[in-house]
Amino acid sequence: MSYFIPEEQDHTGSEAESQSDDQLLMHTLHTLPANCKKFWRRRYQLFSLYDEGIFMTSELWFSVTPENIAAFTAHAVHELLPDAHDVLDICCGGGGNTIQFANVFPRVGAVDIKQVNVDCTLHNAGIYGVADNIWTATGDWNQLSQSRDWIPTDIRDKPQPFDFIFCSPPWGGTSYSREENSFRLNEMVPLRFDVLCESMAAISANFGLFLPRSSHLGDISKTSTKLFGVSAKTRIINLVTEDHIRGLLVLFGPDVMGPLSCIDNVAPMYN
Ligand code: MGP
Repeated sequence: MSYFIPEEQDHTGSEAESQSDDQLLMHTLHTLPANCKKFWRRRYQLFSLYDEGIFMTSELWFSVTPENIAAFTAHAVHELLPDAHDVLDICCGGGGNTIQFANVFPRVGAVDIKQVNVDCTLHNAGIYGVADNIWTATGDWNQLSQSRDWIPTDIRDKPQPFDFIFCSPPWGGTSYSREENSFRLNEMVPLRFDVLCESMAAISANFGLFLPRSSHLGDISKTSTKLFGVSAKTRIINLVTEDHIRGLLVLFGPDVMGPLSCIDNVAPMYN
């Protein structure tokens, strides 16, 4: 992979934003676009091993899942599905979630529409020592989900090849609607929530998503009813750091309502 490490000079405002940030994988505070600068002081929360040479495009700075949230997610899923072997992360981004899943599950597939994100995931997974547990595929999930040729051959022909699928989809940039219950999930592009859930349910009994804290809960309820019936329960966990809800972990499927002792163990960081 070719990448560009910025020179130590002050690229401010529009100059920084006009750079081809897809090539810029090691930012400084000065090269980060204005809407990402607040994440600079959180860099060790995004990746505790940030100083080991973590790669992130400017888009990944605002969309990667912080390490403690990703670790909580992976441990919660592991507690609910202790025998799970194959996990799939369909918007792997910079690897925040993939790496933590690979810490606790034997085999994790990392999928992303952007090759640079897949490259960042593999590079960052190497820093965390879990690259050997990860396989990758690059492509648009709306198309990949229509076929199975990208799935490892030993599980491809199973009715539901994966034990758990996770997705932390694009929310539409940093100015997504933050007002309570205002974020309409079926307006997300390119991954519309109801279509996304249907595609995940087709290849895994249990699946989960990381969604805005302002998500419209009625949209979640409607999709749950459509996929699993009126009596089915969907689990929604507020993911809190520094007394602030960062997002929702939404879990679907027959096994997601089991006991979760890890919620008590990690309080007060999460609830
Ligand atoms: P935030 O909501 O922009 O910041 O991002 P903050 O400070 O919690 O909220 P604010 O209202 O005080 O500004 C919080 C976290 O949400 C980020 O660290 C990412 O993990 C996640 N996140 C943010 N965005 C815009 C996205 C996105 O588009 N997709 C995904 N999957 N996660 C996102």
